Amino acid sequence: MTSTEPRNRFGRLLRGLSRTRTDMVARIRRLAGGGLSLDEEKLEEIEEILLGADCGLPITQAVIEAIRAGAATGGAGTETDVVELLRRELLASFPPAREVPRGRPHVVLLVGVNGSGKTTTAGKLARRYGDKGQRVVLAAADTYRAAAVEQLDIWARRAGVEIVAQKEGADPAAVVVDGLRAARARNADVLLADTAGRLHTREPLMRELEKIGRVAGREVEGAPHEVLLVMDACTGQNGLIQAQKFSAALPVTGLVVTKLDGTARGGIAVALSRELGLPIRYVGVGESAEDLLDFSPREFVDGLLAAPDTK
Ligand SMILES: Nc1nc2c(ncn2[C@@H]2O[C@H](COP(=O)(O)OP(=O)(O)OP(=O)(O)O)[C@@H](O)[C@H]2O)c(=O)[nH]1
Ligand SMILES: [Mg+2]
Repeated sequence: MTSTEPRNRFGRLLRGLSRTRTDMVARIRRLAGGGLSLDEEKLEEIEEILLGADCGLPITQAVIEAIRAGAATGGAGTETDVVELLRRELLASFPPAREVPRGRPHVVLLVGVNGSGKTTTAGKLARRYGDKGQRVVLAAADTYRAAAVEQLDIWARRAGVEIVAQKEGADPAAVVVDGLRAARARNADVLLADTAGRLHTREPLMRELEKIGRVAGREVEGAPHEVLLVMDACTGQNGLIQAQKFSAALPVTGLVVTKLDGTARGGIAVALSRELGLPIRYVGVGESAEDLLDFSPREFVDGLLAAPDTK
């Protein structure tokens, strides 16, 4: 790792959050910059801005209450005060970090609704683990569409990692078993399994996920070690019910929030993590391999609240 990497990473995060920063934070800054005191109209506006950015009701209310409480004691009158309160409330919204259980091979399952970014995230992860010198096998367990295998194959070739696939229509659990056996045979460090997009309301498809989880556990102890629920940042509050259904089928260990670069409603990341009590493992801020970032609550909040001219 070069010494410029963390800065590049933060730069990518800043760029990825720029729409939310402009729409949510810069507007709040402007309001607070005019001196907030206990002006109900401004508080209402802040409330609307936070809800508009998909921060959700609990976080929005907590921020408004904190501003009120601060104002009552003579604080929270300036832009800096308000940004600091926002920082505190956002940071307090994230569940405590969890230790990620490791396995060998380390088995990571990517699940989520259609088009959320599973295949792209699997490809980005293959590249990232590969760059760290780890041996990776990709399992193409989306067997519903031939194009899904082709898409993952492009990532596999780019990352220089092996891919295990079967014919269209094959049992996805069988693909995962094949992948795990290949990973073991090659003494691989990581097995990444891409799965088909599925609506959380489709019971048979949720059963299929359960089965994938079960067979993985039979092949490798403790597998799947990570079940990542991949969610598009544009999902909005509907994401909560999605996550509950997926969690009922499989022990979801963390979230991947993708496409933050395409939305001004990036507050959803904080809201989802808070409501679900699930840590965010990665965020997606673009389509290239480098645009998948390890998630750190502090870095995320710093990126969100950075002064408008920060590059
Ligand atoms: N801008 C942006 N685009 C992304 C990001 N992640 C994924 N995408 C794009 O979103 C689209 C869908 O991504 P996929 O990875 O195919 O989604 P999927 O969940 O595998 O889709 P299904 O397999 O159909 O369920 C693609 O065009 C990706 O390039 C991201 O973080 N930012
Ligand atoms: Mg896919």
